[in-house]
Amino acid sequence: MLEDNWTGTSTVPSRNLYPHQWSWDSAFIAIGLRHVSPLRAQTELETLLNAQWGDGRVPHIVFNPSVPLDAYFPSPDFWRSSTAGRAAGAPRTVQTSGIVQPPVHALAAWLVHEADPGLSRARGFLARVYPRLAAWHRYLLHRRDLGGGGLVSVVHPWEQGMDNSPCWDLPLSRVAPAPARSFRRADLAHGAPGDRPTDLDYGRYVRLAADYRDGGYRDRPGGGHGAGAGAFAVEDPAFNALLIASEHALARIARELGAAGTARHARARRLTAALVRRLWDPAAGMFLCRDVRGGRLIRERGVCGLVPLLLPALPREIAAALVRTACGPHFGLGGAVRLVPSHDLLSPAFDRHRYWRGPAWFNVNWLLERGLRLHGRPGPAAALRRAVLDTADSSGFAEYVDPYTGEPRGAAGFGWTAALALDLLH
Ligand code: 9YW
Repeated sequence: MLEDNWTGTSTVPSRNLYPHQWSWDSAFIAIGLRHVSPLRAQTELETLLNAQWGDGRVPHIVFNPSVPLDAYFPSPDFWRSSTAGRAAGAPRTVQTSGIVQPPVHALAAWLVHEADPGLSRARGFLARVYPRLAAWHRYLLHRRDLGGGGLVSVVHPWEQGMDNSPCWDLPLSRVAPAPARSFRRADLAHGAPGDRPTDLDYGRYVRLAADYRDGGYRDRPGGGHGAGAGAFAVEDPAFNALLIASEHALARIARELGAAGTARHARARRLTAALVRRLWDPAAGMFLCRDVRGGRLIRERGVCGLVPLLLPALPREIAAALVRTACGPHFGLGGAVRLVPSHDLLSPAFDRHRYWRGPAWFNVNWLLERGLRLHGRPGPAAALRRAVLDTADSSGFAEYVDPYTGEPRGAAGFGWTAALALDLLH
């Protein structure tokens, strides 16, 4: 699959549905590729980082100029990065989107380095990517603290990566959808409508992205209680946890390059404390999302709220509560389901087939497997590893699956599903 999806400089998530380079997909794909070709894994990350903007943001899509414009929506002529993003330092020679995705990259870079330190040192891999990764984290921490509480906000559901999660229903309800006739979806040519976001969702995605573009992709940080926020601003536990895990990885990279790294570890611990302070909900036994505009936590249990299990500096009692919640009735790990679903099984919003409203995703389950191992739960971790491998295989490396049956949904031959299965085999 990874051979089929390789373009020569990067790997597409899916030949039909997503024929360009996606940011967090590439990070997960590099984590798998490192076992078969460390050079290709390094190239994957470097291709993405070559499209970084002057302000430090790493775009969520890097467009392949040889793919026809109508193969994917929104296409480069929607984002207009090289003109609309000029003030923010968008590259001139490559077309990208103007929003971001979760910062898994420093974690991926460190894991890629570890797979073949000799090659990495010979190519100066870490020395080249370190300043870019540092600038990426700086952008997030300085330009995207829209709530003023030390955490990063996403300004579009596509940025968080779990596009139509019920967690966004409340903040999205304030967004006036763009009229359906003003754009043409390309995704429905490749996916069953019942497995995909709705037209109303897309109308809102288009409105938010167009407004951000028309404002020159400028961010308005600071100010607490929503003062700096546009129509949509959410502090999400998964995005922030991945930033913190990457900050720990950046500390290791700094040490490998001869610097101390202690300041970065300390920052990662401070961010972990901010995450607990702002997003931990003891009654739910998990992290929740914060609606920055409305100034309160969103009462939907999304799987994003379990992802902080990945963090080494998490207080013991919080890690224990997260494991209990994962294994309880809301997520069914080790019981009702084969893989952890993307949303609370007991929520009225749960839909076992519709994208991020219930189906199980392989990247999320890979992150949870890592978290279970890190926090001393080898039994459940081994069972989850087995289930991910079996389901990846039996589903034809599907994009996502029915969490109860493992039946494939969405695209087949999906990049990160193949890559992360490969990683679990090593
Ligand atoms: C989109 C590529 C991306 C993933 C996202 C997923 C979906 C839709 O596909 O986004 O058009 O960007 O939700 O997490 O990175 O696989």
